[in-house]
Amino acid sequence: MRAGVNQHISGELRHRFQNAKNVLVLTGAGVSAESGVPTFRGGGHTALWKGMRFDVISSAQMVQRDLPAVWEWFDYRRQLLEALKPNAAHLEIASWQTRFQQCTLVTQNIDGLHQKAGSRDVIELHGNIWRARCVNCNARWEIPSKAALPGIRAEACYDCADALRPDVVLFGESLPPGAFELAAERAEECELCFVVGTSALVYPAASLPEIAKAAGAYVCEVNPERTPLSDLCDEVLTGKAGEWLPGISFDAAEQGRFHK
Ligand code: BJW
Ligand code: ZN
Repeated sequence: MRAGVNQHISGELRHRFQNAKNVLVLTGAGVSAESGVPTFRGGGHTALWKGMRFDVISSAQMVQRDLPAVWEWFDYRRQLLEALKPNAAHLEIASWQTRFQQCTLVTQNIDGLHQKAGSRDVIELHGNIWRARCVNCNARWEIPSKAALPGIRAEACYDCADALRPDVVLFGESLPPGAFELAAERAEECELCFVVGTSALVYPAASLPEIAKAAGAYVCEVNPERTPLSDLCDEVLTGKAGEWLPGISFDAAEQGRFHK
């Protein structure tokens, strides 16, 4: 039994992890919690900023009504993120891309920590806080991490001179073209699906494990709390991603001496 975790992975998961060729990982805010990124929901609380619920400030209506306020909220969060580092869960997931023939990482996170950990071809369902997007022509522009952050607000689109907004998907907005479709295709093909650190309340992201399960995959959730997907999962690893995930490779490498 490993430190911090009072449960072993099942023999079934160990076997599947050892033999899988095609794996899909869906992550949410919880995978970044141990890096110091606040989650949106959880512990009975919902994030507030200047007294506004995050689903009010992070909404399509707010972009229409008060774009500078939306920039201020995202500037604030980029400043918090700048100093943060990937944790053991991000690093472990990144290592799976060399371990498995195919390992698709789909994230709802906008923080860029998976990429910082070395993950490639990350399918970002909800955009990225380090990019801006033109409200008119949709051109995307990187926001340099050390840039004078408020400056980006003053900048107009280099292509058409219209206003820029954060390149993130807010409530009621469509996901980036093709992102969900690609993720859904990969979910249908995978044999093993990990659902890590998401409350599974936001759709269509939360439908990916459902798609994987319906197509025959073994679905494993990693979360300290139960979610609406827990009952659908074949295995629920109750606890923190940074404690469970590195241990999965370790457990899978064991000879089964301590397992049934
Ligand atoms: C740990 C841990 C540790 C803690 N280790 N774990 C079908 C049914 C009903 C509604 C809809 C539907 N389809 C679409 C909708 C509408 C809507 C929706 O889902 N609403 C529901 C809330 C009811 N969806 C949308 O609007 C989406 N767009 C869309 O579908 O377009 C088509 C369309 C257009 C127009 C009309 C209708 C359809 C867009 C969703 C965009 C979500 N955007 C946000 C904000 C991004 C910008 C920002 O950051 O401000 O994305 S909302 C927020 O939630 C953010 C997250 O990516 C997302 C998911 O949250 P996540 O990651 O699950 O975080 P938490 O905080 O909820 O959970 C953290 C978890 O971690 C907890 O479980 C903890 O226990 C756990 N944890 N520590 C492991 N150490
Ligand atoms: Zn433009």
